Amino acid sequence: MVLREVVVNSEIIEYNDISGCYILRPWAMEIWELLKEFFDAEIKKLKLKSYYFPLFITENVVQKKKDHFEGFAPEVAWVTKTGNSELEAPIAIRPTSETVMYPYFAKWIRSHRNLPLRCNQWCSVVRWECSNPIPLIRSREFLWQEGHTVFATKEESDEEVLHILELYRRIYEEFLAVPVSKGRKSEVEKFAGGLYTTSVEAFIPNTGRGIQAATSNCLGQNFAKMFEIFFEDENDPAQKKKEKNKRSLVWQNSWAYTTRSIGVMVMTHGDDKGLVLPPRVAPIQVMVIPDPLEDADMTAIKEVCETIVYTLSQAGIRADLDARENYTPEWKHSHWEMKGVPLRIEIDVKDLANKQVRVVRRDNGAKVDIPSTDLVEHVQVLLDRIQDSLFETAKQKRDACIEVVYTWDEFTAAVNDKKLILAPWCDEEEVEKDVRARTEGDLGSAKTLCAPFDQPDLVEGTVCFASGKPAKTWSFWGRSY
Ligand code: 86X
Repeated sequence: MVLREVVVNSEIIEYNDISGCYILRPWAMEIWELLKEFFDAEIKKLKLKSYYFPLFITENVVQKKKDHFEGFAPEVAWVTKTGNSELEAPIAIRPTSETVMYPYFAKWIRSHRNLPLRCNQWCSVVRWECSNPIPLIRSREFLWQEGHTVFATKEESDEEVLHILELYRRIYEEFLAVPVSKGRKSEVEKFAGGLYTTSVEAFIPNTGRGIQAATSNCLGQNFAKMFEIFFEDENDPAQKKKEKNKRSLVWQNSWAYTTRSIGVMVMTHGDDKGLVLPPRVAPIQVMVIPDPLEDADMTAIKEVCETIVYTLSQAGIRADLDARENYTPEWKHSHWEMKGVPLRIEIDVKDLANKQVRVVRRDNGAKVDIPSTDLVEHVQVLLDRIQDSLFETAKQKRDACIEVVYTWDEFTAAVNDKKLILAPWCDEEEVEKDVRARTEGDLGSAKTLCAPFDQPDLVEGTVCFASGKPAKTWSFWGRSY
């Protein structure tokens, strides 16, 4: 089933009359909240504090920080009117919050005692993309967290970039069961305002496209210069004497992941019957469905069902009962399959007599009869197995798409085959631009995804697949979202 159908049929989203804007229904929000719970707890360990900065940016700031907005300008949405009157100056809606936050960082930071400053906000941002929108993957408004941190030294900043990137890997691999590669973005693909960009990259075998899953930037001192963010440095002897204009520039990072993560998960695991949810992010992990045969004692069946839900819930398993009488069990089975619930428990009179329940896995359809006495242990084991198996299956499928190429001909063949390409590269900006131009077509051009941290050996004398110059790194290439 294609993404557009799965997300609506499984009640993750509903379409809205504004193209590229989607209603996130509880099935999406509960997944988002589970991810948020993990991530928030982890960044609080790193002493991140919560903030909320305004949604609006004055035109004045946009003008002053033209360099930052350059290239992105067509995506910025503006408010020009209130009620019936035109605003004196239009107000921009944040596409990201650097320009909203950093003037205040400049105000709040005076000395090394104000550092590090670590700020995170959960909010939505608006980017008025004109290319064809895709629910959750490319939408005009999306939810994200944006972390913005400020340090006295580059070492602290470098360390945090990687720590956050590892949290993003865990969100994808341990929660969403989506394999990702950590790596560094090329000069063309990095956040232009920053020093270097790291990312986790996923790949969708069905469409043959790479997708940036989350990004963690080291901004260096570029924004500090633009926004005049200085501090008095205790380690700088000149500053001890409080000499004017001898203050140091701060080091900054910024990092984000978005509701796109849910879209990547949906595309990775979905099948003909709809959504398949990894247990760790499933709002409901076990759905109990009574199967009333004729003349069955429904009160007894329902009581057993309620006990099961209670027992599982007590053990920390997210379980629920579908006791609706106006739907058949068959309808309920396919409904909860469509919504991707990892386990279904069916109960009928025979089970009641045998003191057992039938458990059905969403991912592979396997059915097992389990004695009701040790249900919790069995369910726990099954949920863990489903989680692992979804990840392993996704990883095998992803790995099967990886193609190592050494020459331009191998490269273009692999692009046409929708592969995730791993190629030795000279790492030059002009060469990447040239590759883009030479591969331009209806499906878009081939780009770098990242240079993976996990590098195969680069044998001495290996040349770049595109330029023939000495290769400096292995890099992932492919069409992307
Ligand atoms: C780049 C950079 C950065 C904070 C992150 O990667 C992590 C979280 N932000 C985001 N970016 C823009 O700077 C940008 C700016 C404007 Cl004005 C825009 F319209 C769209 C943008 N898209 C991305």
